[in-house]
Amino acid sequence: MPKILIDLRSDTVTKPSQAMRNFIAQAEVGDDVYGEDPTVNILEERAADLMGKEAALYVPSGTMSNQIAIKTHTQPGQEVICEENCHIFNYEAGAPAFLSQVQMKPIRGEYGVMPISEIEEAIRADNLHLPPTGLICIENTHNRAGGTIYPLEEIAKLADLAARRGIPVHLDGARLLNAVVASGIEAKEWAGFADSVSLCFSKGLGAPVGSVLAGNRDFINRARKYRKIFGGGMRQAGLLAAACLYALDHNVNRLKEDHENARLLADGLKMVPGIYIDMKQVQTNMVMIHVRHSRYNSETLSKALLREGVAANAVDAERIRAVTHLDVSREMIEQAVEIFLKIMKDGS
Ligand code: TLP
Repeated sequence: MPKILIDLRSDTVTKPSQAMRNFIAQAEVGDDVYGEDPTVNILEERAADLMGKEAALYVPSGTMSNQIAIKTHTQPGQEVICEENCHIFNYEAGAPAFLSQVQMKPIRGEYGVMPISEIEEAIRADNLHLPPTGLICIENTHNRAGGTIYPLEEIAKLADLAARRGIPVHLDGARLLNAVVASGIEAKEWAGFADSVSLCFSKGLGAPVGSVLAGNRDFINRARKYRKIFGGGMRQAGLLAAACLYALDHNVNRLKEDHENARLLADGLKMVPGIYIDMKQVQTNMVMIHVRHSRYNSETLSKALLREGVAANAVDAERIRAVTHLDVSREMIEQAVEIFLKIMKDGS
């Protein structure tokens, strides 16, 4: 395999810095299944506070965080409303059906945003034949839509509808802090419109492992039981939680640089023949690259890029996703644009 020099596959690929490793080495630990790991406890309190919730739970992954939320909110046989391109529906290996025995009701969104009228229509009436609607899930920022921000006023409208119909809302906030940094709106404000919210440390924040799920105390107590059932009860997890605390202290404000680099990449690529960029999508740390070239589709271009040391994955037949993160510099972005130009200049 060719050597990857510029890794734009995902912000999950970041490696812990030496400073983060040094901080991990100092962490106090205990058995977290007994609730005795002081570092995990600090992280959970801090995450709850950040999101304005009563409590939080440290879990190994974003997928586990979302799936515990679904399990805790729903009953078998219920239906979960979501946007058709969301992570929970597309990239969690069918877990809602597997783990919670619920079915998903996907709605077509625009830039990841579900029209309120469509949600209203999707909520099931109280009828013997119909699956009861048990939960509504939203994603902010929205991954497959290109890292787009779910506008606060849209979440407010959705939350109002959900409250009137007595349906809980879960926010997949794997990249919520990207939305916070890009918009200047605090995490608490977004999370205030949801009953539960998940947040990942192993994406743009640069920690090696972990996610938190936040909600009210009763919800988190029940979620803790499901974490054990799902195999996510960890022991001296303070070593991992320390990395997350370090990330909260050092790697949040710098997300701005990732957003600037994504914009730089998009501005450079929109000039490249055979490539189309929807600049409305470029809001945080992702660029969706539409390949409209006589010689390449997204798969073959992705392979050609890799031969030149640039890694970026095809997300469908036409699009490649490029994600900026703390192991990608401005210079690397400039280099990546040059490589795209070199590959694409013939045959567009
Ligand atoms: N997303 C990954 C892949 O799974 C696609 C990525 O490279 O972007 N919610 C959202 C919005 C996510 O983007 C992801 C990961 C998750 C949840 C799941 O997190 P993990 O990978 O920790 O289970």
